Amino acid sequence: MAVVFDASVLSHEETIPAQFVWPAQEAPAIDGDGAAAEIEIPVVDLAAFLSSSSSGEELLPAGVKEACERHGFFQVVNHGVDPALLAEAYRCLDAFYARPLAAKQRAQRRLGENHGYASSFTGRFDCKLPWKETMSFNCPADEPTAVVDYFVAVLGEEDRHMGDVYQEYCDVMTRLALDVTEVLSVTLGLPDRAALRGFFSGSDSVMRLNHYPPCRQPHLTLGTGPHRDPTSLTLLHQDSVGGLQVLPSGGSGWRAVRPRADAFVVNIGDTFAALADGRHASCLHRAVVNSVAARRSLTFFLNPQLDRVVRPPPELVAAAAAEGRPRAYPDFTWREFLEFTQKRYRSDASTMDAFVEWIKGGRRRDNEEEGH
Ligand SMILES: O=C(O)CCC(=O)C(=O)O
Repeated sequence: MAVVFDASVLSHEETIPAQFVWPAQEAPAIDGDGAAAEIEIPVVDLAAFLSSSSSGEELLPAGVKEACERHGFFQVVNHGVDPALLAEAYRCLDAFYARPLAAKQRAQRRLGENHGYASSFTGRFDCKLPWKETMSFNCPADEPTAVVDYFVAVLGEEDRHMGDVYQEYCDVMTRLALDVTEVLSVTLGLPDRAALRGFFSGSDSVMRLNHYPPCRQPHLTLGTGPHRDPTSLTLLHQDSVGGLQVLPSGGSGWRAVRPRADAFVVNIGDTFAALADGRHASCLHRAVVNSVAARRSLTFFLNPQLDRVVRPPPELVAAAAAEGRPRAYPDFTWREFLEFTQKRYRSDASTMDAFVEWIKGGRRRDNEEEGH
């Protein structure tokens, strides 16, 4: 029988439902031996970088290029996001999740859609469920009132303020994400710092509010299972509770990302890794929960327009040819990859590999979910 993830009930249960119990080899060590040690992450001072009249490369911290190439993540500070806006975004998140389940379900996410409220993934999967509830919404750059219109349409006029706050937040994140592409143009060695902005013009991004209720058996479950974001770039802000973990290449195991109120974590996603012709890695990450405190995070996923063809810039294609190396990924559109993750495959560490196989297999048009 399908389980119902009602945070107000489940966070008090001594024994969590079996659907939320992850296999022992994937379950996290929460305390003591084996618990994830913190990782040092390069921090980019974005204001200083952007103010440079040259490429700005000299202002990037040592290690940021290597971090992009090996693990796919770094942090940005001095990003220009008003702390009052962030505080209001968290306040609205709290107000939304404090509501009874039925009130949140007014925005219920439907199968095959990427927006709306989801209490775990109870309608879509029946094992390895994440211990979280999410509210996601689209924020297309070319539709300046899309977010507020969505909130008013699904939750009612009384939530216009919430819509206004997230509209502003998404506008600011779109600006920030485009600024971050300048950092990545430099780490990729592109001659023009603004080279990648055009690819994302008319971006079709998504914002997600994550809420991880406390869990009495946090060592058995995960708030978000190990995955790489299929999207291009993720700008993630986590509250002070902590729980984000990354798996750097090199076999040192899961490492915790210490929350930093003044920073956004930048995760490179699968689509950006393809755009970078595999020269930057897609970040493998997960989130753990704890028995005491609810945790919140704000995630903004930068996407290109749906029908934009994902193909590396000419300089990278030429460089690969000069090295005698084939392209790392075939051409695809973001619409195809998005639909693949919505209808055919449960995002995990291997989404892109499975997608490439699907392309090579002739882009089968059946609507059946594969057995993941
Ligand atoms: O909450 C976090 O720290 C991670 C969230 C995440 O990975 C996601 O929303 O895809």
